[in-house]
Amino acid sequence: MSSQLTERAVQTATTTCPYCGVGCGVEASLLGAHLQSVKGDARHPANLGRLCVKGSALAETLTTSHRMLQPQIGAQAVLWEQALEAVATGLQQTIAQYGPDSVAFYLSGQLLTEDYYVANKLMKGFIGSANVDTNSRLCMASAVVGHKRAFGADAVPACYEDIELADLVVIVGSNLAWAHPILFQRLSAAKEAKGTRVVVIDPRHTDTAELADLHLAIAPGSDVWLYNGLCRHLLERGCIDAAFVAQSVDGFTELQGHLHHPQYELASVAVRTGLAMDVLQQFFAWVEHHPRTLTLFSQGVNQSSQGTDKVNAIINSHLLTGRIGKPGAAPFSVTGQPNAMGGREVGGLANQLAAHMDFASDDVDRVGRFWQAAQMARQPGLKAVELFEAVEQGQIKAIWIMATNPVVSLPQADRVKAALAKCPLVIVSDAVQDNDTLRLAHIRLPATSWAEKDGTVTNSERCISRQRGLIPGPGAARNDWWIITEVARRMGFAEAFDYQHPVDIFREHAALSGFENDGQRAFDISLLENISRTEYDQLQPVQWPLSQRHPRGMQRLFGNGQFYTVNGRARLLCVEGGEQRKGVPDHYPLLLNTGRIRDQWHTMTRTGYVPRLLQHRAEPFVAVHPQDLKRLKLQEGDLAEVASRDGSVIVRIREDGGQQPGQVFIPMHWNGVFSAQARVDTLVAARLDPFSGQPEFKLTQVRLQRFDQQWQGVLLATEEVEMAGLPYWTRMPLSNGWMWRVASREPLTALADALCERYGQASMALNGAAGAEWRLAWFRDGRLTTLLFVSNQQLPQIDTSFLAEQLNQQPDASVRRTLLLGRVLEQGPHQGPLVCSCFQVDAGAIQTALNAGCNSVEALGSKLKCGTNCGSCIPELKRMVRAAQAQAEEAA
Ligand SMILES: Nc1nc2c(c(=O)[nH]1)N[C@H]1C(S)=C(S)[C@@H](COP(=O)(O)OP(=O)(O)OC[C@H]3O[C@@H](n4cnc5c(=O)[nH]c(N)nc54)[C@H](O)[C@@H]3O)O[C@H]1N2
Ligand SMILES: Nc1nc2c(c(=O)[nH]1)N[C@H]1C(S)=C(S)[C@@H](COP(=O)(O)OP(=O)(O)OC[C@H]3O[C@@H](n4cnc5c(=O)[nH]c(N)nc54)[C@H](O)[C@@H]3O)O[C@H]1N2
Ligand code: SF4
Ligand SMILES: [Mo]
Repeated sequence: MSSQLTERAVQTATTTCPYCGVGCGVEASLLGAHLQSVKGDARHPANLGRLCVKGSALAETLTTSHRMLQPQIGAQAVLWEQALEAVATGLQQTIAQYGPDSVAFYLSGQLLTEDYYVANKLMKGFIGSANVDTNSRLCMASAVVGHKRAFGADAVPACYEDIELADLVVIVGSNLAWAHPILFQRLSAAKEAKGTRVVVIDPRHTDTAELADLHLAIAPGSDVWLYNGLCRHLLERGCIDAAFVAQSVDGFTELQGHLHHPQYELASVAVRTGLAMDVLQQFFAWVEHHPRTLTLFSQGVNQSSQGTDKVNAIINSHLLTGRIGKPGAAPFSVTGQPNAMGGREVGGLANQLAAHMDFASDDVDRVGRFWQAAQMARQPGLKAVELFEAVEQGQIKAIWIMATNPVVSLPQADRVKAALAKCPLVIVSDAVQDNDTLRLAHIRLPATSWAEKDGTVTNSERCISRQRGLIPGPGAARNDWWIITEVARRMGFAEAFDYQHPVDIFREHAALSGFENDGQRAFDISLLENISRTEYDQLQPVQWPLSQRHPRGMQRLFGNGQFYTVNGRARLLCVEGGEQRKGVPDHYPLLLNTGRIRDQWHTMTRTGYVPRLLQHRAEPFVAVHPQDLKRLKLQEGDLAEVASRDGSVIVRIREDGGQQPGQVFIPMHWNGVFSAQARVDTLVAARLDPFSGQPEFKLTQVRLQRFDQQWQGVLLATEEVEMAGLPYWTRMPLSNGWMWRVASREPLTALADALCERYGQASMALNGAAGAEWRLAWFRDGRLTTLLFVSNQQLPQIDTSFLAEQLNQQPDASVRRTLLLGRVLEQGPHQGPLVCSCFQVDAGAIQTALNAGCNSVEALGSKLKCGTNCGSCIPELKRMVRAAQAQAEEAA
């Protein structure tokens, strides 16, 4: 820890952001055991000092009020000794009675590499089953299989610098602006500096598409058609690196024959992809004429029943043209989670072993000898969705879930919930006290989390960075590696799990990567196998491979035309376009797409507790094209019920011209802790990619109808309020309490009665026209504790930020008078959602500035400061500037 001497002895230390796979370096300022603030680490190669909105808010996520502080068995808080004993005995008894395959682990790309390594070792080497899978199955599995099919190894050829070096960047199925904001900023800067061309391929017009010179609003699921069409074009135009193909690539003649079929002619591809022929020609020509083409892809590609084929269709275009492992030219799978890559390196998936080995008998033998394994698993285990089906069917009788929330994030989420509810032993290690999965656990284990734990993570460009434990964990929380190790010891494997510190695990992991490797396995970090504790603590970001052969790491792979297949040659794959999924007329006419929003992370267990991160999008919503709204006689702000064959949710409607008619989008984040009925994965079917087992999260047939509430409203309270029975509620944190939006088909009485029972008669009440509106306030000892505003019409027009400021205060008479009006008029109501979280600038203020003549993002920045810190809102600001200009032109 480098110390900076100031009078208050603030120290700074570097670590890595725990959110997305960009893996930004973070510099934390610490005052004793308190982490005060963060900023970007200027020396980290991923971000060079920048942080996005989520990274910038990291210090605000460290409140401990919602953290799990004690191990618990049932409802009982217990000591660690009892909890560990219960886990070890529970697993042992299950194995003794039903065999090793009756137990399972379900892990996460949010574990550190060291946590992941020991969990995988325990299951595959000592329990003797491969029933250990991870949420990476939902995330990167198709990319893994695609890489292995093409390159013979799961290795990402590119590095971030390629973003600056490319002349054409094609972004396929990725909302980079929101999901990998710092890479998006690097691309925006490169475009500004040297005019990089950008193509975005996404059914939605996203903030990422704002940067595009060409946006292809592709028919959902049709990417293989597009890329087969592109490859055919490249073949026809002779845009092939013949020498590279001859020397390093197999399958050329087969692919040529495959693509010769008339179905891959331009006109046919146009029909299949829903794209105009001239748009396709433009895209094809750009790729043809830009040797430095970089293709970034993410979940619009992976999360598909054709995910693996999509990945290979993209890679085909790079192999044909020899654009791989060269500066600015490569296919680049951007990874989701902070340690998606680390998990793949340790073999966290059920069909991998460890250190890039599979279940070939040589590999099993090699890993078995290295681990001195008591009982090696000999064949692949169950993949995530199958694994929970085995829980449902009673084959798996004990499951240990770590750092993931499957009751929210797996398809057919209610089925997963029911399966866990009847599983005899559910163990969950998590950082928070409450989430949908923890509610079903028999044993709950409190884990330390970001800034509290030590270890390593690997980002999208194969760069290994340290996450550092800078502050103590809350209560009795312990590190995941420690918890797993202690259980392993109690199961009789003390010798093999004799670790004292994460560095011991890291050394073993590094040694295994080089063990009998001889250059046959891409993942090799054996140069670090003897790293000292001090070197580990001071480890600087470094890209793998890192071995005798490559002592300085490698920025790019495969530039030399050498691959990891048996004959060393890459493979082109003949992949088929497949049938297009359409809506089911009358029943499920719409196609549902799901994904992320800018300011939330996954199931909200961290970002859901930070007030400013819920002001950009405050409620679970469904984004719908204006035409569909008109047809359905619905409008922005209405509540809607969205249903599929598997389930239904109730969410707020957002009008969104960026959607295609017939397609809707719901974010993946909201869950049972933050909303009544908004877990979107209750709608999603378990349709899987046949090779990777990755679910199709982006394409579900649904219908949408109005939710006919009798009333709706807003509740603000300093304390938690039980929402029992309300079909719609969603909550967001305030600095001094919570705010709920509520609605029901039943009379208001239940909620009002519950509040009166708890707080007594309301101190102030206002009953609007014809009893249609109620406004109630409760005070305790002069302090405002609770406010309820309800109406049988639209949500009441009130200034919720003004009201939130009054909570827990003793408002004077003048404020009291205006309280139930819901606003202080002279202050001006806040208008619309917060666009810039850093400087709290809302859409209303931006619109006012635009009307007053601000005509660029820079002008808005100098007037309002918006967009001048983390930059995450710049795409949205651009869109608003453009809309204002269009309006002005129309008026003129
Ligand atoms: N803010 C935020 N950032 C995150 C995360 C988060 O929770 N919040 N999570 C991280 C994780 S784990 C991951 S995996 C990444 C995911 O990062 P992304 O993959 O960029 O994010 P998504 O929103 O899931 O989906 C990407 C886009 O795919 C598009 N799409 C849907 N169907 C198709 C299709 O058939 N073809 C094409 N070409 N596109 C399609 C969607 O419209 C969507 O805009 O984000 C990471 N970053
Ligand atoms: N519909 C739909 N569903 C999706 C997706 C989609 O695009 N659409 N995307 C999928 C993808 S790509 C992903 S990656 C998944 C993500 O889905 P999940 O993995 O289920 O989501 P998280 O909320 O990140 O869950 C992480 C949990 O770990 C806890 N935690 C945090 N830090 C630690 C720690 O250090 N140790 C332990 N033990 N626990 C910790 C958190 O409190 C939280 O409960 O969702 C998938 N599901
Ligand atoms: S882009 Fe944002 S969320 Fe992703 S690692 Fe960097 S700071 Fe964290
Ligand atoms: Mo992910």
